[in-house]
Amino acid sequence: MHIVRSDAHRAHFPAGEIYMGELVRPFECPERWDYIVAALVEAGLTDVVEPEAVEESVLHGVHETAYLDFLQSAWARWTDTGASGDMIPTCFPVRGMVQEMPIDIDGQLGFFAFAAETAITGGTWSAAHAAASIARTAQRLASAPNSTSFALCRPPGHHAARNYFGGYCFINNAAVAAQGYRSDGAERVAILDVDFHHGNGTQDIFYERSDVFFASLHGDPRHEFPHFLGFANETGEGPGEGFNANYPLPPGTTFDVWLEALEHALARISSFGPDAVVVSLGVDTFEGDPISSFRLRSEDFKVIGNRIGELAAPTVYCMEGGYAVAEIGTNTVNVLTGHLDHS
Ligand code: OKP
Ligand code: ZN
Repeated sequence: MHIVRSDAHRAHFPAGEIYMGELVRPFECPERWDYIVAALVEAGLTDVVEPEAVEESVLHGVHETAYLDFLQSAWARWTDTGASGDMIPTCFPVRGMVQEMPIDIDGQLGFFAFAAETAITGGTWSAAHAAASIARTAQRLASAPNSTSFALCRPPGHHAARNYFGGYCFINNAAVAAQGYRSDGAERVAILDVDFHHGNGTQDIFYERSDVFFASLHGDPRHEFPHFLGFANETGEGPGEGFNANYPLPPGTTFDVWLEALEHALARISSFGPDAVVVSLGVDTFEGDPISSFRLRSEDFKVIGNRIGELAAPTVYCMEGGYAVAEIGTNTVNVLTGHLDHS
């Protein structure tokens, strides 16, 4: 299994995250990456590859040009105004307001955001771009039948939509991997999102497409972030109708119930007949996660990888969430070795 990773992620680390009325140290922190690397090495997963830059054509197959231009130029324009702190959006174009990009950088910040816990810093674009390159490189390395690679992406990507960021995500790495498979000739790609939170960004990107099937298991949005998407009646639109499957699950969900939903999602994926599979791998379903409410135990993650391995498709795992930092490495590696044990 190829492991694609880069130190470039360290450039992104906001000073704070708005949480329970305070600015706290962000849950999505650089040492998450260190713990995963340490566990990979310990498990003998040492086939490490540095990423090659993702092509513009792939990025533009996933995100709107105005959004990418905004992300790339945001920090320079922000500091030009005399601002020195991180970019935290504070004003959003909600129901009934004009959905057009303003000229002012503060207005654009709210226009391209859906949540305020996520700040843009001077290093955000380079780190997010590197994470997308990691996903694309890992995807290229998993083209043969049964080949598997791990994209150690940071920042994560599944909340980033065609034209907005939030939930710690800026560029949708899993979508980049899926789009990469398509541009390399795959006809059908399935994305399976096992992060605790709904992959609203991935759903948005592929909602009207029939070439990419999206399935997500997650905390019921009536109780959990991202709150406004991820319901079971969201099944796709237009040509994409029938190619989106959501499995919202109640707070406190244990592995037996979670696994039933996984089996259902895997059956849907099998009958779709994908040429390749992308997994949005979040391990924040873990019982010890500080911001999530499911009850999975470390050994359950082996079963997850094992079941996904049964699809016997070229598979790329893209790292998403997981905030129980001391256990993130074990939980992540358990999925990967569970997959390898199968194939
Ligand atoms: C990113 B990923 C909880 C607030 C949630 C944002 C969570 C982003 C998760 N009350 N804040 O899907 O792991
Ligand atoms: Zn998550």
